[in-house]
Amino acid sequence: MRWSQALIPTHKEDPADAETVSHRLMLRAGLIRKLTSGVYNYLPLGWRAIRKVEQIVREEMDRAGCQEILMPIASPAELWMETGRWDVYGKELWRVQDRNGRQFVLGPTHEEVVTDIVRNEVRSYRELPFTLYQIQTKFRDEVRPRFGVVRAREFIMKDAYSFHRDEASLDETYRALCDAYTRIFDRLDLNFRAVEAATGAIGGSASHEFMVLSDTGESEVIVCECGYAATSERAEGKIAPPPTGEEERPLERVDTPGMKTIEEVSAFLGVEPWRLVKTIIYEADGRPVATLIRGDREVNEAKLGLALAADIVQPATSETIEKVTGAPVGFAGPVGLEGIEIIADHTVEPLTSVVVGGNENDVHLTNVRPGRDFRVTAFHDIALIAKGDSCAKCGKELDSFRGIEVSQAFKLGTKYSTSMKATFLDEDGEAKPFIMGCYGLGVSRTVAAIIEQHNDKDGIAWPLAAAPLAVEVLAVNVKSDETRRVAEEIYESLRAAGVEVLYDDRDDRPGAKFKDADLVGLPLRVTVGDRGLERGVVEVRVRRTGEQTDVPTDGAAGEIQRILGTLT
Ligand code: 9G3
Repeated sequence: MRWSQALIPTHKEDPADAETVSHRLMLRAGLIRKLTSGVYNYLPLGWRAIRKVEQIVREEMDRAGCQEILMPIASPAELWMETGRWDVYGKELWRVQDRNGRQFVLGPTHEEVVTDIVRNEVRSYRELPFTLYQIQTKFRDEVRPRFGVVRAREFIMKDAYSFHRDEASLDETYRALCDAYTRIFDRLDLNFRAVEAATGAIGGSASHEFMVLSDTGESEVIVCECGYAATSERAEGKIAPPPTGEEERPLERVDTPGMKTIEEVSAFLGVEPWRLVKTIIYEADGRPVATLIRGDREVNEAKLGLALAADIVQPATSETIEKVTGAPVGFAGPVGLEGIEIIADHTVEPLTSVVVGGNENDVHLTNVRPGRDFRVTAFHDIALIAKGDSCAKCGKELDSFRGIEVSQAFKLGTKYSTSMKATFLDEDGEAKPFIMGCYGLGVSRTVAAIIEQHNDKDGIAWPLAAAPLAVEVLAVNVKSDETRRVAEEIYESLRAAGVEVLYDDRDDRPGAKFKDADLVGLPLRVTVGDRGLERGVVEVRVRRTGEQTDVPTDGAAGEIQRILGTLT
């Protein structure tokens, strides 16, 4: 690839509104360009990196015995109605119509479509188990697309689905695919960790997420010295109780003008945040529910969903909140709250004197005594566990780190096969629903995660396995005939040997070309310039270590390949 003829639009300056390193560098190095909110073009270097990752994913999936297929992007609404997900997923489900007004879904994932294939084609237990996978563009109409391709509305995913006659077979495939993921992320030189994860709306009995460690990652992982690691949604832990047993006082109504946040109210009243019990209104599969949680804690929506047996739990709209509480947002409270379930976290149970919203604009209530002043429908564990809580397994203090979720595996069980009547005939002649697993890996997001971990102040520093090309040959001054002759020769010899080379043959300032080379970050840079040529050498530099060697021009291509062989 000759740079003078390639579309590699690099930028010197950081783009505005790119919050993470990977997003900035993918734009600056000319890998991607935004088409519209959360939708990206992959330019030549970006697409090459995607294809590298895809190829590794393919090799490891095939090695694990999976079969590649390709399902359509658009699927008919009727399939999604069978599982109920047509109604469960609101605006995130990207709906389109054909010319006859028939409704379709642009696939956010393919459980429905793959289950439809299998119920039509597979009859007998003798045909089980098997795993189908595809690498495909997915659509999710995210509320807030951000971080470039990490949270995009259109993205590339490898999704796999396994079908089994029993749990033991599912367990075996689940382990094999988690091993395949480990191999994939090892090959990509990522620092990652597999952690226990919540199953969420998709249901199922077990799930693991593979997290690439990154301070700007969207996910929080809770870890313990004892080896326990789980997403904060999934994590179990113990929250230390505050002192209780205060003298009983009568409830008081206090004016708190314009004060809505815990910080504002706690500073104004001079009480610790834990004493302010927050009332947060949710909609669980559409029905409003009030939750009570200590002011210093957050609600874990996954746990709340489990407690309520709801598929989708989301914060209520301000309209619903005002209807339920009769007050503007920010002043909800449990006292006098009628006609709605009140779910309180266990940590609220021992409290004897708390502050709550007054269900009235600018009013809070103090000296509130749970039981005496308000009722609770049920206590559940609905608090998010955080760093500093104690481990549920061993009692030691929990720590946390942030990560990018690059893949997730689920033991689905029979949720989809039951609702879609997908059955096989077992050995005893009985029709049984397929037991399923599903395994996703975000391909575009993995490229971002690689960049997130492999960069420095000058740009990307690709690991060889994911690099768009292996080598950049940089001709310092293309006006020099000797430089051009040697550079062309090395470029052609490397290409003939099957090495992927970017040849910077642009007539540009050397400084700009060196900066671009560092920014684009191919693993090896071969500099061909008059100064070296006077001594009969070209300079080979390893991007990730900065290590430099002079290599004689005679036989340079062979020596460059040898050095390439030492890289990871
Ligand atoms: C939807 C929409 C968004 C979604 C889903 C469905 C996430 C949805 C979870 C999964 C689970 C697995 C196959 C590969 C492995 C992961 N967001 N999930 O099901 F309709 Cl709009 O996608 N799918």
